[in-house]
Amino acid sequence: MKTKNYILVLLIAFSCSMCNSSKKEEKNSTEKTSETKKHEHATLSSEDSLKLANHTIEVKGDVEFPLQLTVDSLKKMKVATIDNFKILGKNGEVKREVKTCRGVLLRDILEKAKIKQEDHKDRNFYIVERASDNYKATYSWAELFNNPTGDNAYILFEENGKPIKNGEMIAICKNDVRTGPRHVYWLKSIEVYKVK
Ligand SMILES: Nc1nc2c(c(=O)[nH]1)N[C@H]1C(S)=C(S)[C@@H](COP(=O)(O)O)O[C@H]1N2
Ligand SMILES: [Mo]
Repeated sequence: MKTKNYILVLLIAFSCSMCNSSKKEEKNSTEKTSETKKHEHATLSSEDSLKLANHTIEVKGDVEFPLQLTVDSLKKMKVATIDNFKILGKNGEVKREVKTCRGVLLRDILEKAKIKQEDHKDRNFYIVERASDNYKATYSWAELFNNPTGDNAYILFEENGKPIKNGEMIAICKNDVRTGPRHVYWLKSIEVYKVK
């Protein structure tokens, strides 16, 4: 009799704990779904992707010479070729690999637009690369002008000898550990702001 009760209690306890853990899983999975909804594009048609593409990117904010950049104007600047560029997602998985692409250093663009610095100690700026879907990547002045990252942040206009598909220009940072986050397609503007 005693052992029977004991087994019964154990069974109830076990089923309760199962109940809780399945509830937890449920919660996690709903959280995941809303996160996916917020950050991922459920396979856009090429038509919809075209709507988000821009012919020009605007360089604006705290700059002396605001610019309107096009693929043609980038081609007139110092062009670099980047080979075997891998786009790595947040878990390090390879999302896409590009055999060869061409682009211009973000630093060269900012030098052309000339950041409004009062003196040499006026270095606390941040640079935002913004896309038409409002996806954004951010750099600091020091990363671009006083760090090897400056030699690795590009605005691309060509992939495998062809125009880029997801917008005419894309931003990348070659030396990021995960290259996905600062890979900005449908690029729309490069914005310079001073830290207040
Ligand atoms: N404009 C724009 N660029 C973006 C994104 C986005 O949602 N919008 N997603 C980023 C993320 S999270 C990653 S990992 C890479 C690759 O994303 P993909 O899986 O959409 O190709 O692009 C990045 N660039
Ligand atoms: Mo990502």
